[in-house]
Amino acid sequence: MSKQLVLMDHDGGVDDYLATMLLLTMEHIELLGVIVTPADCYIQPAVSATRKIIDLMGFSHIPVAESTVRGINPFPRMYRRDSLIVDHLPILNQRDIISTFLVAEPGQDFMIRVLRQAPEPVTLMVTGPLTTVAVALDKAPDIAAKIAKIVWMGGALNVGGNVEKSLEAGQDGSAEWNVYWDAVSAARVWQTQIEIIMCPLDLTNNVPVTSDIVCQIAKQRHYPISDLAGQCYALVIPQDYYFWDVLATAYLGHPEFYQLREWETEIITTGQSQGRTKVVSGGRKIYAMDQVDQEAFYNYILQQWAR
Ligand SMILES: [Ca+2]
Repeated sequence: MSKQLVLMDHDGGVDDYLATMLLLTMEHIELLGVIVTPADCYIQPAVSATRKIIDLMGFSHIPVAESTVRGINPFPRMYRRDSLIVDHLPILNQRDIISTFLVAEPGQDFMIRVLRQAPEPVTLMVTGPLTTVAVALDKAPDIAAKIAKIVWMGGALNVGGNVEKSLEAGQDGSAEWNVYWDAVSAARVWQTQIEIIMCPLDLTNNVPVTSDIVCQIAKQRHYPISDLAGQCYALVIPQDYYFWDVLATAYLGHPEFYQLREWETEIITTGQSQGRTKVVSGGRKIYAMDQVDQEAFYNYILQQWAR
């Protein structure tokens, strides 16, 4: 059986590295590259950390590309600085050189090239804003035919967002950060016919990073990947943290753990609800991950990181 082709586009948060690690453990997937979008991170350490993680996992032939797109509303510095911490974790700095190849072209151009060259349509696994995808589609509309689907962590349908009113002046709290960073680009992707399977806050709110699961990961820290995962989760345990990107990515490993539901939606691009993914009759059809077998998911990530 041929492998499922996947191109990853993440935005350098702690969760994004863990999602990349999970994706690399999936034997039925051929990962064509990893693009880092400069959103929930500082881009240099985020690219560096991504390459070091791919090295550690033994896949240094998988290229990494730095997207040079720009958003509208920057992520808070408190979130972004985690990229610097991860890049300096001891387990990622045992060697002086990084083997994983950094491509010279910008990530959006790399996305176009990889999709055009692929022998069959590719699944885009996106765990950050949709800006790199939108820019690539604007530059090369033909690539839409080479995208099998977009699996995306983003949006909040029937729950509040995570862009806090207290943090962002004038906002009503309905937006999810990956949309809010650049709602115009999300709306651009919404204009296409590409199948979208999103993992919204509606679902991730039910799957927290608990002290218990972090300690279970610690029990298997003799595996380097569990050690790294445990370090990453220890970093975020003081925050309200959920398996956002990891839950979205695990869908590629075990779609049968999830129930999907179809919604008609639109992206609000201006005003106090900028970045809201609104359920509207007659809107753009998308699938949202609606329910997940939580125990099966927790067991799966523990098993996959035991290496
Ligand atoms: Ca992310």
